[in-house]
Amino acid sequence: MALTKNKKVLDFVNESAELTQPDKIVWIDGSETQIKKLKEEAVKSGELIKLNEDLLPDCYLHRTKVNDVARVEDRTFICTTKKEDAGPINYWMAPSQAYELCSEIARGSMKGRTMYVIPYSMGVVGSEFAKYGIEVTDSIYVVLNMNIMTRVGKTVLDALGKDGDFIKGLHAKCDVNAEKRYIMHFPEDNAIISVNSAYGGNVLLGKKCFALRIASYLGRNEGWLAEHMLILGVTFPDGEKKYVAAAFPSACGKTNLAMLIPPKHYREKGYKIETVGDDIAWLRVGEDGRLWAVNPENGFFGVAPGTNEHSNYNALQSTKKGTIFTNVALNTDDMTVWWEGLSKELPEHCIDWTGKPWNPAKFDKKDKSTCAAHPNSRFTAPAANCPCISEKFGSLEAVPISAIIFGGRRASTTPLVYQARDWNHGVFIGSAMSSETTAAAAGAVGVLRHDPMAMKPFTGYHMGDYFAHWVNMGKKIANPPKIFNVNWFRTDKDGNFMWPGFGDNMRVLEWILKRCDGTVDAEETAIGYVPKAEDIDISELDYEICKGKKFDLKSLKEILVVDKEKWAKEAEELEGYYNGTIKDRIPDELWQSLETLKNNCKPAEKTEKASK
Ligand code: OXD
Ligand code: MN
Repeated sequence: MALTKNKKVLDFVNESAELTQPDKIVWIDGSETQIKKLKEEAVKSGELIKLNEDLLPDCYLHRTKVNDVARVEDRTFICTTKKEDAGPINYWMAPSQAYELCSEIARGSMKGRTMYVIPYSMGVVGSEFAKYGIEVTDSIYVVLNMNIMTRVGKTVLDALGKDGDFIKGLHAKCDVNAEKRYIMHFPEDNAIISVNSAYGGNVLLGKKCFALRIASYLGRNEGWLAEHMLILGVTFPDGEKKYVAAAFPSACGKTNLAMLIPPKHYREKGYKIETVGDDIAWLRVGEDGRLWAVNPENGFFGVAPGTNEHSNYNALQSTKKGTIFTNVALNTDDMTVWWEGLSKELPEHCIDWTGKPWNPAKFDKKDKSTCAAHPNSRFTAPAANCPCISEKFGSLEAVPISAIIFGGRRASTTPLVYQARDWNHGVFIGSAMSSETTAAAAGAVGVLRHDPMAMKPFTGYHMGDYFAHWVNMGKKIANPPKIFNVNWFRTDKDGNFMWPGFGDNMRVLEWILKRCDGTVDAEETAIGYVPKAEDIDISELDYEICKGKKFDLKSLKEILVVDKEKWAKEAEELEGYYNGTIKDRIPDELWQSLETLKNNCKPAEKTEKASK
């Protein structure tokens, strides 16, 4: 029975049902009884495998089809009336064509199936930041994941009332045909259609589709920002708290940074990190002229491989109950899960992510095809499980942001950390981000590509207008956060990481927050402010870069170097990117920052000659 009298909701559900023709419609009310029943049904049908109730209570394993393991950027479209509004970076389709194509594909696809109606909220229901959505889907897996990742149920319908507006989301699994897979966004209609996939990033429509692509479009029109950012809080020994938002591309360590455990001597002094969010931040200007952020999600859709007790204790703990694992390996000895990097010892009896017995003797770290878990295998875990979850998570209040951090996976050139000269220079640094691709999206891994503000796959409108929106936001923030760039991924000539990363990133965070307070100096360089090596605490750092070489001040200096020749090339390449793609809509402020960078990187003699 329909749980609302909201005519817009009823119309949307009826239209979706007319198109897809399900046998049954079930409204998700968010009750424990209903969710429990759905889990039982999914276990019965084989969609979920129940894990060991003692070791992993209320946890399940799901396997996707092998052709459906990641986001599909080349099948993800922004459907605006005018092509130029989607911009040159997004794939575009005319709305009429996209509606027709998807209707054709989805027509009758729920015959013999149930259509679930999921009312959900991004943000705490009733809070100033919250926005609501209705997702209809024929997948129990989607219902159960949405129930972890968002706030689901009757309270959302109550908040919508008789005529509240919402984002429409239609997900039809169809027959998971990769050739007919489309993830369509209609920002002008507040609508999303996803067909022929069952992979989280393509089908949990509250996440990338709504909270980033549609929300970034709404944010531009309404004067706020929807960003691919974690939010963390740092507690200082005197009890003061400061909050930081950081944008890194997919699978580049947002979850790890958000849940960082500081090194022992920091902990002993009283430093603590708390997690507000690990993937998405919605940011608004407060009445006090600062930038305030909330995490609109309710759970973590984290990358499993590499997560272990040491790399991310808090994430691992978050997965110990009420979690759905996707495409990890099943340890049949005790019905628990395993993935590469979870333990040094390989389990003897495992079923791999494709459902076949796994032979540990054949495992070769360098050959992904021998892995037991898919490189983009995931856990969907309730945020409330996280031992370091912030008290601000789930509250009606946002948190004030002191620093914004951008960062990518860069083997060379980009130093460990540097600071923008001002807001517009920070926007330039964000716009210039590039990073090596990861398994989070289909396609080649390890290829360096531009990923401005880590939003390349997630901006719901023209990238040039997005940069301009950032510049304009700067004009409205009287007391803006300071902007930084970090790179945890510098490698030496043998490919070894030159910085330990993980918990030791606290050392960099400390410098960043001191800069925000104005309590530490920096060197002004061609690219911005770089730390004096002595100002980053490397005491009690137990890290060997490669055999026998311990990390010391010299090692730190090596990763703080700004090589002007390399940066001149970087600037040239960026100019090509600006000109080749976004061009006319790049705001003047960014062209100016590019000019400054080019001038700053000119070799000394050339500058002299030029000035003669
Ligand atoms: C994610 C992604 O799942 O960025 O968060 O792909
Ligand atoms: Mn992400």
